[in-house]
Amino acid sequence: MSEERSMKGSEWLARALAGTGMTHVFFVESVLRRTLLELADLGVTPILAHSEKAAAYMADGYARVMRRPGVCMAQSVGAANLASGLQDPYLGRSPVIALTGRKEPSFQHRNAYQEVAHAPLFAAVTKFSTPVDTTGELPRLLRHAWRAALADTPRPTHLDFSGLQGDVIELGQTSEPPVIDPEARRIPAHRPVADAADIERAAAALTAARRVAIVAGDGAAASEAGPEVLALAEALAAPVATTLGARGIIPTTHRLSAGVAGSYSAPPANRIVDGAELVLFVGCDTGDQVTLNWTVPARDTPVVQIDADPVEIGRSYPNTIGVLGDPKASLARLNLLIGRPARDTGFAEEAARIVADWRATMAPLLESASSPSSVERLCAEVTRALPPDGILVADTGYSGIWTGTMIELNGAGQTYLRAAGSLGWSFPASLGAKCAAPGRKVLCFTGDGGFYYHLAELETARRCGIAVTVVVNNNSGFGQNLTGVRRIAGNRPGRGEELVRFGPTDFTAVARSFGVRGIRVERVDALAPALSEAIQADEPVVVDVVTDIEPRAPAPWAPARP
Ligand SMILES: Cc1ncc(C[n+]2csc(CCOP(=O)(O)OP(=O)(O)O)c2C)c(N)n1
Repeated sequence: MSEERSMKGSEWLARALAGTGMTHVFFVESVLRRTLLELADLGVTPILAHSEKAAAYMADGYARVMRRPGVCMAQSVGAANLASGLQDPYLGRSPVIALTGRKEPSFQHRNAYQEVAHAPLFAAVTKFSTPVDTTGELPRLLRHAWRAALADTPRPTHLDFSGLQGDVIELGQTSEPPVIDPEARRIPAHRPVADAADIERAAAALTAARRVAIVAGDGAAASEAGPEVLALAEALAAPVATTLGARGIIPTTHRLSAGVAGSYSAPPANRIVDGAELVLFVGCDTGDQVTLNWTVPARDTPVVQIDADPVEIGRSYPNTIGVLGDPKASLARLNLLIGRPARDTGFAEEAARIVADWRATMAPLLESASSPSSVERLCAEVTRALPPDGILVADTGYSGIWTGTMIELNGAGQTYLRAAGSLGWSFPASLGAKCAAPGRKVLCFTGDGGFYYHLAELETARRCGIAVTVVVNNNSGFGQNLTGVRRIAGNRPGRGEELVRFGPTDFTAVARSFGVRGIRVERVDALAPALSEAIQADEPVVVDVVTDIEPRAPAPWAPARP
């Protein structure tokens, strides 16, 4: 075995990160300067962001597309901002590794300038967070942070380096080999196959039930289980609903596709899941969003649940047959066992009719020729414009609902990423996504309210040549919130609207002031050419689409239960 020479922490860290195949890291000055210089020498591009939260979102978008850890960095006073940016990757189950500086131990507990305790800030948004006090501990702790970030369930981890800029760790010596992950694993890091007896029980329950609905979640998407989900759906004649995050796990126009279920949904999926006599959850957290506050399906519905994380099994539905294992690998076994049984196709046909009826009611809006454009028409144009291997990055709120209900995805080469809840996430995340997949087209779909958050990253996009298309659904306000404030204000004309209205702002003028191309769309016929020009461009482009704030996004169907 070759003896590794001793090297500085900065060299070790840079070589170890570069050795994983990492292409970019995301940071705000002043942190780990020696490491960043070494990384650049090794061909890893440091992306300087304008806020720590944006840097975290960029690392998140990068990690979700790479299916491997994304790294973000901030100095001590930026740690709180960085931690706030970890909320979305925590909720979205993304392996972001945050590196911060912290003043060395002799500065602690004596009113150090610019510093509060870091541990509590990171506790709620990481699976693992630890101080790193010596360079000798760096290899072990970084390897653990890496392993923990990737392990089921993938989530952020954090290392708090001694030294305001992490410099104490950079300057110390280590002779460990600069290797983090000798097997360079992607999500899922492991594919354990469920116990044979559990798979048999699940198969028996699924084949005995006549009306089975499948709800595939973010864990199924992370496991890349789309083909196995579809094969099972075909075998059981079972419609497939998804979480918002798993949108596009199967082709959204497939005859068995029921769409997104839960609270960010169009009516069909909830009606279909509610009408099932047994629900199969695959890699699905059964949280409030996908189950419409645990009303769809009803709490006592028989459930089969396949999940890689044992704590998810039976978490919210007591009548559950649990199958612990990687969704893709376990479904493959289940499919072998089930084969092609003779099935009553009545439920699948009923589900297809529900979807077709809803699509028929939406068709006029999707092709509406009125100006300004309907958001439905905007979505239809995005469907047409997104390349077969395109990446769609959606913001939260209505941007999640519009894209999750109205934009069709091919279930093959396209990728859909969505904010796990933090308004403004999508634009920085789309920059990270593009860094991870420079050969693919990335389209960010955001409201104007979301876009305002990180406008400064337009400068980053231009400076670093990150060619994303940003589609702004510019309705001069928080459209989603209009209904709620009006209701609370007693539905009196005009009252409460100042809480949610702003603008108008021309985002093409904003873009141009950052040196970024902008295309303003005020007439519906300009929409398709604008999207096509933007997507073809080898530079970032803002497509500022003027829309009306009044029309409401699709609302979910809810069961009438006492
Ligand atoms: C950090 C954060 N703050 C507040 C919210 C609440 N929120 C959700 S959607 C939304 C409005 C979104 O407005 P915009 O991005 O303009 O899209 P629109 O609804 O108009 O389509 C707000 C304020 C949130 N999700 N995240």
